[in-house]
Amino acid sequence: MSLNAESTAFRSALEVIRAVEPRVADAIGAELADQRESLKLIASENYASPATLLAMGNWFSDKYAEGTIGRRFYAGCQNVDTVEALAAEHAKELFGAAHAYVQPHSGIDANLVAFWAILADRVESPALRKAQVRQVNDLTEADWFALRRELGDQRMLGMSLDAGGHLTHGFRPNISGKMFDQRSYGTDPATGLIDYDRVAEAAREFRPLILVAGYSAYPRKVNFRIMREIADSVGATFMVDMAHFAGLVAGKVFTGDFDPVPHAHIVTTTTHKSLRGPRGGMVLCGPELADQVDRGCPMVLGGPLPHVMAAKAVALAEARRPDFAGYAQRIVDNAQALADGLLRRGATLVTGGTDNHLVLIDVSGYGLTGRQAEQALLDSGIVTNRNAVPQDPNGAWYTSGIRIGTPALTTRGLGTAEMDATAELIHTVLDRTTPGTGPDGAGSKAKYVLDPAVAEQVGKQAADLLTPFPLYPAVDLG
Ligand code: DSN
Repeated sequence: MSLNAESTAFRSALEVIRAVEPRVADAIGAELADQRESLKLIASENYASPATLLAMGNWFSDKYAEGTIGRRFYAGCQNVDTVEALAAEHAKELFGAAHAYVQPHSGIDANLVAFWAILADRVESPALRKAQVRQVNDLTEADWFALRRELGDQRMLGMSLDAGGHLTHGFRPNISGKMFDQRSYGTDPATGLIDYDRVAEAAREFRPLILVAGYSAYPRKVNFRIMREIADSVGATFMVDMAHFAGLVAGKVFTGDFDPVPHAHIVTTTTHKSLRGPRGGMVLCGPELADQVDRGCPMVLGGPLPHVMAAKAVALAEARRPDFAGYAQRIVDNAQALADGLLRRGATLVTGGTDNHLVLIDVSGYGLTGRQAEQALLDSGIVTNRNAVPQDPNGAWYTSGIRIGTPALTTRGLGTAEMDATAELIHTVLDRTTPGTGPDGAGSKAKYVLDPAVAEQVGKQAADLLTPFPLYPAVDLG
């Protein structure tokens, strides 16, 4: 029997790898098996298409291409130019953006490129001007210190971490927290929703250079028209990090006031979450910031990865197909079914539900920390991650929340009926798990007790739930 093209491609690749280092080939095969077997509910993960995956394993990996199209620091970049231009073209068409920069290696990198572009565009400093025109070596020591002071004095207003904001929006564990004087806006304690009047008030008081919207754990839509009005009222640059929900924008689930592209001065994203491309980042902007954004490498980024840009072009082409809109809508339908199923079984959800691809369970209602819940679910074959909830008493390490998302299971084909079954499995595990005690007999935030028979039974049910929805059905590794 002849093999289909996908099986042949992956089998052949593994055979070539196995001849050199069989343990790597084995690990790749084991990763596929693990992904096939687990109920993946990590809100930021997905399954890229075989075409996207295959576009990354080739000779583009060998090519240096610092700079950008028409301004390279290396010769011989004509084929890199082709894929970079294709990825940018698809991104512009898909999102209706004037300019797309597809080199960032991750969301953090995309945000750094955006921050640099805004600083370079907005901060009136002779020293910065010199730095921008690549005369950094001509700066006097006094200029250099003045520049560092000026940059560090700039203000950023973004969503607080425990309300669902992201580390790269000016928080200390990330360089953005050292580059900017940061203040956060939270959410209304009663509803869990963004209170736009409070954001406007904070903007008036703080006068930020940059107002950032976007999140990694906020289960609701954001009104970007209102956020832009707030930014304009204080002369701030409005930046949106749409890494989590880019697939919902691409699939036209978020339109009008909820589509960031027409409202923001600059938009950053990753390409691998709900957008379902390769691991990577991207920046979209208007013509005013385009030149600064295109200086991302080498100002902020290491050499671009042409093989990943090729894969971005493939994935963005896929997202422009009509069926992607149906996929995006199913992501949200599934998240809402999961939320409804959990609520009906008595779970407490931050904001009481979801408008997007993610649900945040406050597991303190089950008497657990996020860490305990995460591990108990993992023991039962359900892969999630712990996450802080607003005003979290357990901090960012132990947390009181579990974040779950539907992009990956939706790609596999699971629908709303399976989401209800998933809610039952999650509830069963959380309901049957109790906090453990530490070596001193005191209550532990990490240890937990779950009857192994329950974990085994749920694990089996989770596997059964996945059986009708094989992952990569056309890929048979033999
Ligand atoms: N790691 C991504 C997430 O899980 O949301 C964003 O940093």
